[in-house]
Amino acid sequence: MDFRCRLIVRGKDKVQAVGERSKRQYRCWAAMRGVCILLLTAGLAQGRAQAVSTVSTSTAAVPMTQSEKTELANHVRREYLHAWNGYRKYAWGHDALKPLSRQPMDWYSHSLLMTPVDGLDTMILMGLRPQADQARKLIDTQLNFNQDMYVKDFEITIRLMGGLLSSYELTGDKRLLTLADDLGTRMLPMFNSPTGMPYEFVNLRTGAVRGVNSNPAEVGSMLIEYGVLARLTGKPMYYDKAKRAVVALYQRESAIGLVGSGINVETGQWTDKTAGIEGGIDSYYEYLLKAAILFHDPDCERMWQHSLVAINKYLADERPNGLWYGQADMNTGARTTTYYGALDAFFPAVLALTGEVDRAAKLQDSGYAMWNLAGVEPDQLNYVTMTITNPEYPLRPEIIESTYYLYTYTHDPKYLAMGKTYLDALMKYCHTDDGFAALADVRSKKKDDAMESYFFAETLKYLYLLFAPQSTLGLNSVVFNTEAHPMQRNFAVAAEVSRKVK
Ligand code: DMJ
Repeated sequence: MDFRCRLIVRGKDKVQAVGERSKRQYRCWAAMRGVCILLLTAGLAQGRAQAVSTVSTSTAAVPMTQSEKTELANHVRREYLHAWNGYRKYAWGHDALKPLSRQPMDWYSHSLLMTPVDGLDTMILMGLRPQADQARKLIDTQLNFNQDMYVKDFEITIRLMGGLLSSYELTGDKRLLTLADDLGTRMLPMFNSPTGMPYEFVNLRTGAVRGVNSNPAEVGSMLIEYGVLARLTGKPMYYDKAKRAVVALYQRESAIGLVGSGINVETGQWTDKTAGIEGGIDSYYEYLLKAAILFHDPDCERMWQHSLVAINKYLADERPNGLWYGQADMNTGARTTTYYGALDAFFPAVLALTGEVDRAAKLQDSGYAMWNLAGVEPDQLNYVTMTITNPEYPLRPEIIESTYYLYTYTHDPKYLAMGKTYLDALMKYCHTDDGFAALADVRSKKKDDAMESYFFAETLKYLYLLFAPQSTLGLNSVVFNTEAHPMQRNFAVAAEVSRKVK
């Protein structure tokens, strides 16, 4: 099946495949780095106390022994079990656990098993077999999408569709794919707008839609899930519709190559012309790159490379205190605000994946400084004044995700040290008797009664993968969706797994 788009997109530059380019750039960079390390190692005193590099808050990183890494991976695994047991005890069958009141929480009138579906592939990767089997049984017996309720397309796609597909690829359990196909069929009416960009909500039983005011992330973050669903079911229309939506959005970029943060899906008019990489735009960019890699889609590659030039030109902000990415007017490129936050912290991972490892490392240092300001990262910061403008920490994963990518690509032990900082902070400030709680305010460390399913899907997964043997999951063999669900790059591998495992 040909997954290339049948639509025409703008942009004339013929560029190399992303994977190739990244690999070559990285090989060259790694070789240079290897020489530097050799010289450094030869010139300095021996011993593991030797500082290899520092992060922006002057934390010296020393190499970690294999047993220290193993112990940290096991620690993360134990904490996953701790949070899962809390869910099992107080919220079994519901979407999530409220970790302070020990009450279940559902998003809609019927549970869609957010936590089990979102968290299943993490259990599989951690080798938590009995728990994974229990979750699969619960999903098989209780998950029913035939519900008369409007659901948010974006969240259902990245959490549920993503979770079902990756777990199917990891286990070969056909019931998961059947559920994903059923969900996909019910979601398809969301694309029936005059522009092809999805409405925000769809009724799972009737197919009715609502919500015309959307944003690039919600329009563009369907490509991976519906592309994989198309591959696995042999129904290319899933990919075609998701692709058409992305192209419709891309065609509305400004003359300087930026997109805004609000768009009407019926008229195609921008409702907010603020450009940035933050929430509401973030995974639109992420998916252009990742779809280019996963589906070898040259249109996505062109759209991504074209967008990246504008992002680095107008949104990147070199300051005396480091590299940041702020906001700008999508038409003029003029700086509007200087905010960076927990959601923006996904961008070093994307930069690293596209081959810009140095830039990724600089931005990650800034993110780490943001984390250390209060000992846990705030949701938003003004990076010029270094004042916190949104003090919440809803257990977000992005900074850990970027740390994992950078460690995988560089093997620099400073990223392991960063990971340990995050784990220590989670234990100190967020750990509760029955799980982990979000923080209402990172300054006072006041807790909030929420433990989102992405904590299972992403936060603990990336933290675990950071310390686990790299053979646990090769970054070169999968592409993560924006909810950290790994999709096999090699379709044949997924097919093979599905033949073997029952
Ligand atoms: C997740 O649901 C996804 O990572 C999404 O892309 C953005 N926000 C949350 C986690 O912060």
